[in-house]
Amino acid sequence: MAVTRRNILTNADVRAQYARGVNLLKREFTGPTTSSLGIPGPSRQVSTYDLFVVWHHTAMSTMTPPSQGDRNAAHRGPVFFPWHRFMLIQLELNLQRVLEDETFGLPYWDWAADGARTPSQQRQSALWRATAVGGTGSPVRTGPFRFIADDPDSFRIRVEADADGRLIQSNRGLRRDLGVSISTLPNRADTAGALALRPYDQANWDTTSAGFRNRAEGWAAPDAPALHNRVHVWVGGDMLPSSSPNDPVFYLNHCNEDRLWEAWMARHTRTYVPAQSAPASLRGHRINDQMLAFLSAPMRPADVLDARSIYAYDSLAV
Ligand SMILES: [Cu+2]
Repeated sequence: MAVTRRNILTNADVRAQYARGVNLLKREFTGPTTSSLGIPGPSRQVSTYDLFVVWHHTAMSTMTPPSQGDRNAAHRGPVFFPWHRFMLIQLELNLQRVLEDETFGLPYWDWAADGARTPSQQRQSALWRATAVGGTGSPVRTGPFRFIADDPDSFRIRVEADADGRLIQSNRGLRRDLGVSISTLPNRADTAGALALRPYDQANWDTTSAGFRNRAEGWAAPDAPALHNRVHVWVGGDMLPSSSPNDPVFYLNHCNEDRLWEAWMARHTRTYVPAQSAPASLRGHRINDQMLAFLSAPMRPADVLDARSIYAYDSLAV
């Protein structure tokens, strides 16, 4: 039966369960190690939560086509929405498993609602309270993902991308710089602007394309970074590099992006481009290409266009 994905700010139960599930996955070790994953330094087990960080980094570091342009196996091209939907479905399944609750649905953060407020109100949104995901800082010292110096079991960043884009080991608290690099979140005008755009994507299928995908990913708007990209930049800290799933807020942002895509499909038909007949230079982004997988069998964009048997949003008002 399909689960419901809800607004994290208006559902205290989901908020608490999400934090609990993330921390359980942070403490679950199923075998993979830094050495088996090619991460330098002493060999240590990598948690299930951190395997998703490695997966995202790997996808972002896999250029499509190889050695050309900047389109990668998860971003800057049409597969951006299907790939992140695939990732979120896998995280949701893992959260359901450790929470022993098959009705658990990932929460989303409706950032455009916060984006209507003043910059200082945006930084003081209820999301950043200790009862939600904690606040800003280096390290974050409030909430369920806070750093506690003398508690090695407190939330730690164990794998991250360095300045050269390579994964390294670390052992430190989560970092956020809310509203520092950019002072405002996207707002309803931004989401409405993206929602109205057709087609889904088009040539050159990259960060210069007109269409919904590129606008909603955040490269194309007049005030870029916009939408998804702008949220990463506004949160800052660990949300900036390819290891950005280190911050549990990553999934709240992407769940809202996925909701935006669902709203787009509800409005414009459940379709995707490019077709499989598109040139091999678009391999990895065509409707029946396998998406880069890591923790599960691969999926194709075609497999995730209609996810209504898996989950539904409580609202498509974006
Ligand atoms: Cu991503």
